[in-house]
Amino acid sequence: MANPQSEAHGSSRDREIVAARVIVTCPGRNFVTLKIETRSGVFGAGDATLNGRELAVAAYLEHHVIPNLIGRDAGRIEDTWQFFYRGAYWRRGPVTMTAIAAVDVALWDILGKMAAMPLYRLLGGRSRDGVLVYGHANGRDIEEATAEVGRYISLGYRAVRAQCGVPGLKKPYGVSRLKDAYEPAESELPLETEWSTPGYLEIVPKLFARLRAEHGNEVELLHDAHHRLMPVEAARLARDLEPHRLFWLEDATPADNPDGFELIRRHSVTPLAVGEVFNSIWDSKRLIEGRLIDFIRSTIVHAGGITHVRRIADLAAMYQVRTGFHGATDLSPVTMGAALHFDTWAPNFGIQEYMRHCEQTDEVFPHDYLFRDGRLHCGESPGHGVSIDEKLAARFPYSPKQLPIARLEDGSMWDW
Ligand code: GCO
Ligand code: MG
Repeated sequence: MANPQSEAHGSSRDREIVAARVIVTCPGRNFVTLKIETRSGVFGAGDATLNGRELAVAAYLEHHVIPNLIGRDAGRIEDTWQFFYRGAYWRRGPVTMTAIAAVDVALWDILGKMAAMPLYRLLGGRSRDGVLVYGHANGRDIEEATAEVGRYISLGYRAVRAQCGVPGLKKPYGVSRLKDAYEPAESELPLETEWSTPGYLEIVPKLFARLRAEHGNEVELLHDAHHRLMPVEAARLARDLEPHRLFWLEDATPADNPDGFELIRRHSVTPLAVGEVFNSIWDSKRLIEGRLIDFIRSTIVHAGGITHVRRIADLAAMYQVRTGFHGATDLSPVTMGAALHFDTWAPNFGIQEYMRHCEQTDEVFPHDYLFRDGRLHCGESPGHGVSIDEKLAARFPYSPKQLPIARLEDGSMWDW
């Protein structure tokens, strides 16, 4: 006897993956997208963008993933994840996990379309009305950064990340010429920037003192140290920032060795966020279980998709660690769409980074999420609500760009 339920949701023949392709496009910046198609003609899109290393993921998908996808049941999302994770033998790493994420997100998109449901409902339904986001304010000096934060507040933002220039340093992280489109990957080969910690440690607390004096205590303020500090320096900065009540201090020190975070914790109660460069639950296990961080930033595109990030979020929830997904412009609107559905569901959601894409990018990736009153709202269309206009995408060919590097005054390589 036919099962009416399974018929309504398509038979396994309908769900068979018949085609998959990689689309590389540069509408303002480079993006890699995986598009998967089922026999019944349903399409799903997954983001596969790894800033500065885009073609490595494109090749991984084209040569090693797509041949294995054809003929598989698009509904077997978990099994497909395990197949590409365990089956590759070579586990983890940003290239592999970004490729797996692209497949995973495209399959969740297909599932949503087949079930005629927005992704957040498949995950367990709505936990909140909208998703608190933070925007990026930056300035060459304290004055300019203070005015920028004001501009974000007037646009309706309730949370703003603030970065400012450091006297004597050319091109410090997070400060750009183009205010709205801070775009670090600017040149074909890495731009060389210089770094010196003392001036930075001096100016950042002054910036936040000024921001509180000017804009009051209601707005949430965030800051990204971008892996530049030694643990003891990070501890000092976190302590100096305490009076200004940051929402978080991000990437205070590199997390390759999580022990550094113990030192920061010992000296300060400034909340800590980390994880945008992580690609696995194993990168954050000790930080979460040791309660060494407050927010985990690993996001869907670089950490194995919804299937894996859900496990990270569940682990984090047990230790009262909240999510704070990476959302810079090098993560495509496809990731933003999927992340917003995840954020709408996740019980331990904290905040979502939102650096607006440029108009060209928005046109290539039509989407249904929208910003209102400091929050982003995912749409109600089935799946994650973001597609790719392939004809338009073809008009923007790949343009090789790499992230900058940083050196100390004596020429030593440092963390950018
Ligand atoms: C952030 C990030 C970005 C990264 C960029 C690298 O917090 O938004 O640190 O600015 O530098 O995503 O590709
Ligand atoms: Mg960051």
